[in-house]
Amino acid sequence: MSAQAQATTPFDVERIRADFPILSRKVHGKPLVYLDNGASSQHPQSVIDAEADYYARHHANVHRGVHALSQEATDLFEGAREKVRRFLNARSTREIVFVRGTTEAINLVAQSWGRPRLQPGDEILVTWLEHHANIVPWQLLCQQTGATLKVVPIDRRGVVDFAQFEAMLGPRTRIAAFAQVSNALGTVLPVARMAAAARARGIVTLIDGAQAVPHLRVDVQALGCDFYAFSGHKLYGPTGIGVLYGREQLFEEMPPWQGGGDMILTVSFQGSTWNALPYKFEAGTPNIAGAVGLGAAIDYLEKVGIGNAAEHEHSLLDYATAKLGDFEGLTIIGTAPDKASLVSFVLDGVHPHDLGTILDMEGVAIRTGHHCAMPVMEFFDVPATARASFSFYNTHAEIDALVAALGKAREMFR
Ligand code: C6P
Repeated sequence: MSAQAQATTPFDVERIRADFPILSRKVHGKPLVYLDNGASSQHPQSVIDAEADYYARHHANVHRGVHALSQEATDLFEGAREKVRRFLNARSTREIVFVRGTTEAINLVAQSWGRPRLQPGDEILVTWLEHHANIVPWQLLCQQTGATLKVVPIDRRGVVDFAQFEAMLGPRTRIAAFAQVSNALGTVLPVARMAAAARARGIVTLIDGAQAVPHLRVDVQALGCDFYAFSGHKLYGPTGIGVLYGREQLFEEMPPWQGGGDMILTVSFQGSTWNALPYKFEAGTPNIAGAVGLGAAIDYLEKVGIGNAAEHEHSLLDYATAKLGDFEGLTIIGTAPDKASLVSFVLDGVHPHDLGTILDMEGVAIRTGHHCAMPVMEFFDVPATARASFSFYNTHAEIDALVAALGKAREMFR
């Protein structure tokens, strides 16, 4: 680790890294430098153990059996829900619905909240920097209802102008849906102010928290949003599990979006009645092991301390921004004053995909492409970017390794 890095890091990152078995492996004979945490983060042993222990000792279906295993599985599953409730500071576990991930959460809101309510001429407001998961479900809803999608612009730094956002909250706006942190640029949006402005006009809000929960403390009551969505796999938890928080009153008013077992109270051929919250939105056997793993991931993050994690990640972001900013021929895409934990960039004369391949040969894993945010790429007039995204287990020395690998790539393309 460089002297500069040591001076800025009181955090015991080596002790943390020892908890993540994958971080000690090699790739193409080189130590793995994992800088693709925005796509999916790695798992501490405690999360792997929690899932394995669940399958080894407690597995059965939940909410269905009187036998011991079913009750144990139910307790573990509902225990995980309570951990999520505390993590988000929701008022009640009735406000915590388990889904497959952020994508499914947003589709649930579009179809269950939006489809029965929206009329031709109604408006849905999103920002220019949204992930496709916070664009396409609304486009489908527009096709189904005749509503219109409105887009708040960004500036050349990748900042959403709050005044413009406020000005676009019109009499026909029914919902405003926006990310807390942009996955393509790293911009942090002023989501509490945005939610307050919408609420003052009676407009419902959804926050896409996929890139925020690993890096920022989230309190849904303080944010004042109606819906909040995130995925387990970016939070050191398993894939295939995520969370939709929704204000209880809104959830009560919404119809189920999928039908099947567990979401019903009674079924007859004359008609069916719905289960209480949150089960009304959880049709079929859920991802029990995923929920257990997510609960363990939250436990782990709370042990590290999200404030400590965020501080270390900020130090990595500042260090990477300075190093990459000095790198000849490299342009950082996304220069908002308030950013979280990732740097997107392009390098003169090297396509991002080639860059990704060369870096991989050096053991450095980054993401290249449009990051499921094609409108952002269009705005900056680039086909793709390279993106290094950091976690609290990354080190300043790994950023040095990234820069060294970029140097090799530049040499190859000279
Ligand atoms: N972004 C990335 O590399 P899912 O796939 O449902 O877990 O998450 C979708 C999603 C929604 N919103 C934001 C802001 C996101 O970043 C993502 C996932 C990954 O940036 C994969 S494309």
